[in-house]
This record gives sequence, structure tokens and C-alpha cells, in this order.
Amino acid sequence: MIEDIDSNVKLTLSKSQSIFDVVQRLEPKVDKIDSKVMDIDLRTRIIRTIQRVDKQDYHISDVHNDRVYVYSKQEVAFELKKENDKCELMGGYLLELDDEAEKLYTLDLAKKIGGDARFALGGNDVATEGTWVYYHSKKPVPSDVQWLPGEPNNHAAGENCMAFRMTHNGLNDFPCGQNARFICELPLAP
Ligand SMILES: [Ca+2]
Ligand SMILES: [Ca+2]
Repeated sequence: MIEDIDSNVKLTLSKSQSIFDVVQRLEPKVDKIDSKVMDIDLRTRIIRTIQRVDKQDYHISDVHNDRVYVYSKQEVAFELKKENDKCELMGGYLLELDDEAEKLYTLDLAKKIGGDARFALGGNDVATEGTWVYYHSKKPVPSDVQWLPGEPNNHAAGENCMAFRMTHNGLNDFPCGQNARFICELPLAP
């Protein structure tokens, strides 16, 4: 590509046209190359992001809003730190829903991937009962993110972790430490 430009420049200059003509002639070519470079950059970032994911252990989503979502295939006794560390090794963190749209996208995928399996996220009210924040960013769970009706209810001995309850297709609080699969959010690598 670079050689092409180079020969184009020489050819054009040899015709001794004005600089303005040269620029005008090359502009569409440069635009085309620019968009190719951006395309290659995106592909590279996707590859860099997903090559850290062990495909034996995780399902990977398509690219969505400049990130991919990774769903564990196995259930674990879900602990925020332990599972978030696994996400960090892949360059991400336990899923943080920024809005209802992100919930619907990740919930829909959870259904397709895991059926009725429980999938845990990064939300929790461990520090202050009833105040829901995300483990990685410490940001509050936005109020437009909808829980299932009647949830979070801090049932029985207490429920301080957040999961998709797939039998009811929505968000529920459940006891940290119980069995769940989990979801990591991986922003595309720089
Ligand atoms: Ca709670
Ligand atoms: Ca609950």
C-alpha cells in the first residue's frame, strides 16, 4: 500500500501538476487506506482481547459496544474476589451493567448459553446492606437497571451478591458463596 502511494506521488509529481491537484487526487486513496488501517486495528484489538480467554472454560460473545462478554462454562462457589481475579487475568472484570440495555443483551446471551443456569455478576451489597455497588469500579448499580419484581429481597440469612436468575429471566440477589456460573466483561484491548 505504501509503495502504491509512493509511486502515485512520483507519477503525479512528474506530471508537474500543482500541489492542489496532487492532494485532490490522493485524498480518496488516503481515506481508503485510513479506513483499512482502522479495520485492521479493530481486528487486532479483538484478537488481543480474546486470545487471553481459555475457550475450554468460557463462552465468548460477539463484540458489543467495544467489549466482549465471557461466560464461564462451569459452576463455582461464587466469591467476588476469586472470580473477579479470573476476569482480571483475561483483561476484564466481573460484569457491570451500565444500563438496562446492557442487562438485556447479557441476559439474552445467558439464556442462549446456559439455559436455566445461574450467572453471577459484579454487583453486591456486601459493605452496606441495600446499597448495591460493583466490585471492580465501586460504582453504584444504576437505578434504571431493573431487578425482578420483589428483588433484591436479602432473603433468609442474607443475599449480598447479584445474579441472573434464569428460571425467571431477570436479576436477583443471592448468597455469595453459593454455586453459580459467572460473567466477565472484557473491554477491547488498546
Ligand atoms: Ca443484601
Ligand atoms: Ca433474592
